[in-house]
Amino acid sequence: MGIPDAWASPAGRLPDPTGALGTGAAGEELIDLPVVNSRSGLLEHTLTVAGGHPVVGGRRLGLDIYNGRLPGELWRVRAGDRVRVLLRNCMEPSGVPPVCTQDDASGCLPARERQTLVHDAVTTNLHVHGLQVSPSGSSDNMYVSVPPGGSRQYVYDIPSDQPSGLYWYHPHHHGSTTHQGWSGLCGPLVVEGAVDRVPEIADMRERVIVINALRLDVNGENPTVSIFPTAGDEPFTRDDPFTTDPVVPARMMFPLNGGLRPVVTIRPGEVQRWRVLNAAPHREMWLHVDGHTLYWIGQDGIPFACPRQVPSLLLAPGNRAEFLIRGGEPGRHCIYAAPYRQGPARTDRPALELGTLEVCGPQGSGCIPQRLVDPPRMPRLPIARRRTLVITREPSEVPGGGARFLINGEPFDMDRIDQEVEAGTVEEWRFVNRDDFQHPMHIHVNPFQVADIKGIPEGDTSWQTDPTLWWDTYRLPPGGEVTLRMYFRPDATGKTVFHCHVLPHEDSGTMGTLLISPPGARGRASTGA
Ligand SMILES: [Cu+2]
Repeated sequence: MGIPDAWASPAGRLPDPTGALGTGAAGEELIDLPVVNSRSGLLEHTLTVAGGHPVVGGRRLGLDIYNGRLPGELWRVRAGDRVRVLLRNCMEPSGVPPVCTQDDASGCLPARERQTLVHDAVTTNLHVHGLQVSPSGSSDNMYVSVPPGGSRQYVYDIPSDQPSGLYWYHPHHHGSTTHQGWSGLCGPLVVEGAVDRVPEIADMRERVIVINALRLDVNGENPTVSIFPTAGDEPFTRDDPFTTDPVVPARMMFPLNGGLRPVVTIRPGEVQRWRVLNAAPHREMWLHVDGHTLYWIGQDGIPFACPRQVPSLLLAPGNRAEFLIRGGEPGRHCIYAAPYRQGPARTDRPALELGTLEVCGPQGSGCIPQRLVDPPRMPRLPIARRRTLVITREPSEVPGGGARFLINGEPFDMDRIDQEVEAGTVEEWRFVNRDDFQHPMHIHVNPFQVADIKGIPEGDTSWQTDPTLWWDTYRLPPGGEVTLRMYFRPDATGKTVFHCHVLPHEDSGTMGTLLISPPGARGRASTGA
C-alpha cells in the first residue's frame, strides 16, 4: 500500500506529544521499580489495571497502567513458589478517537465511514512470559477474558527447576494485546536462584530495566483506533511503521522504567548487573552502550555456564538480556539502539537514544566471574516429531489495511487446535519465513534451543546462533528459516499458543494454538510435515 499523506508530509507537520523528542538526555536518574517479594513461598498480590496519569519526560500522559504506575512493580520470587495474583480490570473506554478533516493542519485524514476501534480495547487478561507453568485453568491461561469491571484470580505454581532469571507479565487478550502494550502495561518478574549466589554477582548493584514503547496522540493518550501492521511500506524513519483507521497522528516514546532517556550512574571500574526487558510491542532494540563491552550472562531468563563477551545485544520484542557491565572512562556514554534493518531494504530503524551511562565518582571495583551455573540440559531423547510452520504475508482483509501474516496459511482461530504435542517428548519445529520481515516467534510454556538457522542477512552481526543457548522468543531471518528444538515438560499440560511477538502481527492473526497433551495420551494428526 502507499504511504498515507499524513506520513508523507514534512515531519514538522506532526505535533510531537513528547515535547522533547530527540533533544538529548531528559536527565532523570533511572529509577528502581518498587518490589513485591514472595514470603514463605507465596507472592500474594492485587494487580489493578486502570486509567492513570504517569509523567514521562515531564509530560503528563493518560494511559491504562498497573497499580497506578508505569511500568508495573517488580515481582521477586523463587523457584517452587506460588504466585497468587488478583487481576482487577478497572479500565474504561477512552471514547471516540480524534478525527479531523483532510485540510486540518494536524495532518489527519478524514474518518472513514466505519471507524475501526481496537477490538475489545479494554478487555484484558494476564500472561507470565517465560514461566514454565500450567497453561490451564487459573494458571497461565491465554483463553481467558477479563472484561471491564471484572476480575480474575490467577494462581501460578512455579516449578522447582524454573531457571533463575528475568521474566515478565503483560496482557495477552487477542485483539487488544498491542493496544495495551503501547500503554506500557507490563512488569518484570525475577526468579531468584543459583545465579544470584555466584559470589561476584551477589555483590553487584543490580538494575532491572524495562524498555517500553508508548504510542501517544497529541493529547498524550494511546489512540484506540485499529492498528494495521505493515512490513515496511511505511517510513520507519518516523519509527512508526503502522497506519491506523482513521489515521491519527501519533508518536512513540521509549522510556526506561518510566523515565525518558534516564541517566544511569556507575563508578569507573565498578561492575553492575543489568537485566533488560524489551517490552516494546513492535520494535527490535539493538542495544549498545557506547565505549563499553557487555558480559552476557543470561537470555530469556536462563543463565549461562559462563559470561560471554559481546559488543552489543539485540532484543526482539519480548526478549530479556542479562549482562554485566564495567564502568569505563569517566564521562557520559550513550545507551542506544543502533540503526537496524528489521524489514526490507530502505525501511531501516533509525538510531534511538535510550539513556545515558554516567561514569563518575571514586574508583569502584568488581570482578567478572569465570563460572556461573549449570544451564538446563536438553533431555537425550529421540526427536519425537518434526513439524514445518510457514509464515506468509498477504493483504489484510480490511481494505487499505496493509498486510497480515499467516501461519501455514491460516489466521488465528482459538477454537481450532493447530499443533498437538505429547508432554515429555522432544520435537523440532522448523519455521520458514516466506516474508521479507523478521518475525520473532514466541512459544508459551517451554523454552527452546536453536538447532538450525538459514538466511541471516549478509553483514548483519546482531544474531546469536549458539545452539546451546535457550530462548523463549527468537527471530526468523527475512526469507530464511529457523529450526527450534523443544522439550515439553511433563507437568505443564493444556492448551496454549505460539505467535509472532511483534504484537500488531499477533493481533492480526500471526498466532497458532498448541495443545500439550499429558504424557502417554495418544496424539492425533495435526498440521505440519
Ligand atoms: Cu511478525
